[in-house]
Amino acid sequence: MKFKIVSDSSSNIREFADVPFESVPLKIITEEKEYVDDAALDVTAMVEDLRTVKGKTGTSCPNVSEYLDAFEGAENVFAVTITSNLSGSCAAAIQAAAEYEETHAGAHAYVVDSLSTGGEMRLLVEHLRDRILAGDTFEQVRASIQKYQKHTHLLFSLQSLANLARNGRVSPAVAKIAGVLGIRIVGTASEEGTLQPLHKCRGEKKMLDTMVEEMLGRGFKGGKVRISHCLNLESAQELKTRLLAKFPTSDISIEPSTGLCSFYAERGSVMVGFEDSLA
Ligand code: X90
Repeated sequence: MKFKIVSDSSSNIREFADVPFESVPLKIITEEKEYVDDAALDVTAMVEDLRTVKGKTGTSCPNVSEYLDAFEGAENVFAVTITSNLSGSCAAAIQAAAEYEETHAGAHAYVVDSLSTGGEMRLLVEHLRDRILAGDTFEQVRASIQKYQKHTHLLFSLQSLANLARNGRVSPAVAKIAGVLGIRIVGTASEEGTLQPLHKCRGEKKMLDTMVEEMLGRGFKGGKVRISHCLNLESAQELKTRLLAKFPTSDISIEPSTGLCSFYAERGSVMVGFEDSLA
């Protein structure tokens, strides 16, 4: 029963304890350079470079053989990917899972389409770990993650949607709303796994008020919260403080976003994965 959890690098997880884990990197590509979203990437330096870079910039997702390499050696694989609606990562993982089962007698591989990214993926990975450590079988872990996933959510605040629009991940009309200085778009990952804008906020304080309100409206009652940010530790901490004031026992962590989320969510962004009260 050798389990392994794999996720693509949009989960922001570099290292993970207690259960074998591997992150499969996406890549950020400019005309001059390719940034591999792995532990060697200096995210802050990349974000700085991107400020002044000229020409087209984009990303690429892992391919089937990169997923197969990550699965190698495990009997039971769970792979958590960024939403299949915005990236080919999930499709590559699904194909790798099928090939892995075909070529490894008795092995199981299951792909969890997060329909989201960032901190919500971290919650899914942590839940998989907890079930594996509790001694569940492959089928039990799979049933459990499918149920849990219905009770996790993602909210985010973006100061710019330029990279998302340039790469066709949101419509230019949506991106335009965020083009105004001082405006943040607060949005969520829709049920279909697309970017759904909810509010236009002026300033960080208004954004934080809105974020907390939206969390409460989605059933947050003090569960787990996984916050990531791109060069905006201050707002991430302020959000944590506000949530703890309402729900002192919430389990809240903060981490910098790694390459992929930093590229698309951009400087100043805050992304929040959280559980509702039914999780
Ligand atoms: O090249 C690729 O295959 C990767 C493409 C990823 C595109 C979207 C990344 C979004 C990152 C932005 C804010 C949260 C949006 C959540 C929508 C489900 C983060």
